[in-house]
Amino acid sequence: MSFQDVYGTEPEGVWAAPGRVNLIGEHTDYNDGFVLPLALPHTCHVAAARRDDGVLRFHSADVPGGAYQLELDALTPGPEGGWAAYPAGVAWALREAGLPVGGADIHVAGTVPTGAGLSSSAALEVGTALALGDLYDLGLSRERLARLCQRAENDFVGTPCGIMDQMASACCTEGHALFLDSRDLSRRQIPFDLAAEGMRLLVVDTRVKHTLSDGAYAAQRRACERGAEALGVPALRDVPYDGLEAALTRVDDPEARRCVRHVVTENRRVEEAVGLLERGETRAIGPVLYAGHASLRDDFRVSCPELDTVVEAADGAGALGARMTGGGFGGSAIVLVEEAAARPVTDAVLAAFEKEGFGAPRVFEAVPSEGARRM
Ligand code: GAF
Repeated sequence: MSFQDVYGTEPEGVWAAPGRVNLIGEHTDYNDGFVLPLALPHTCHVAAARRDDGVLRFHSADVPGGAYQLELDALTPGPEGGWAAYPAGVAWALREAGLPVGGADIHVAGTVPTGAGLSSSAALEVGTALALGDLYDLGLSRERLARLCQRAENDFVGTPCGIMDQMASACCTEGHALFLDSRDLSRRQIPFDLAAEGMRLLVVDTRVKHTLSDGAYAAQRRACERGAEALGVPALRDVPYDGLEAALTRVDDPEARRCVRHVVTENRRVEEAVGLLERGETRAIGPVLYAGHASLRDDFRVSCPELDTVVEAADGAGALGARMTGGGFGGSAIVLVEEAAARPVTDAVLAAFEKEGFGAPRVFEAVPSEGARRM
């Protein structure tokens, strides 16, 4: 169903915001650290038109019965909003920031797989914020827009995510990965044109549903905070790589200690990957990806048997690098391959899943695509 089918009029505009994969830099964003995501060609399309009665209507082409009608004045944070909590949370965050946003009819349709760790929620938030920002002429910078979307997710939906996914959806550009400092949101576009270099980046969606709101993500965040507190720093970003061994001796809590080690080494891996990409040594990021996965599996402990199987099978079949991507506990992995190895590596992953008795994963190519825009 289209906007016209649902609301009987044409929308004033259509906006698109992409999902993302993260090349490296996992669970570093809420520690004020570095990340290196790229936007997927998969997007959330938001068609919208203003209303002058303070009412928000939401309809989704993808969710059966996915229609909601809410009063702007009555928006209250809480977990029971279904999918509409994300766009409603954006309207709420804009108003909380004192911005003159009014009612709207909104229709969304998307191609970002949900629950796959590919930021379908951030795509929905960013698409909605861009639409409302344009319709009500709010003059939002991309940083402010991303921060407001994060606020919607943190304080309205109730998921304690960092800023990576919203910034990736809002700020990525075609043919690049986004090197982002999560502390001050300074960033650099890093050329990442694998096709030109004879390589491919595969995404393997394990189809193990991942959700950020089930408490495990929040528990990891708290362990990081305990680590920072034990070390007397504002965030784990402030622990220098060179001082890591000494720092670890000062963290008694074993869980926090493992988290400190992951975050500090992961920030280092992002800087290493950026350096390699900027020097044109793209193939050399492969081992950095494998090391990142080992750290997430053994230190941070957010992997799962399906994600480990992807990485082991890909490694065994000669992939350049592979790692889980996103929050973990399911979701997707990425695999960097020579073009000619894309098929055999994919077959090896499929065979390994069958052997383990896992459901078949979905495999597709990640082409670095443009960030959110008006269509
Ligand atoms: C999820 C969160 F939403 C991000 O903010 C980030 O923390 C990521 O998990 C892990 O790197 O996608």
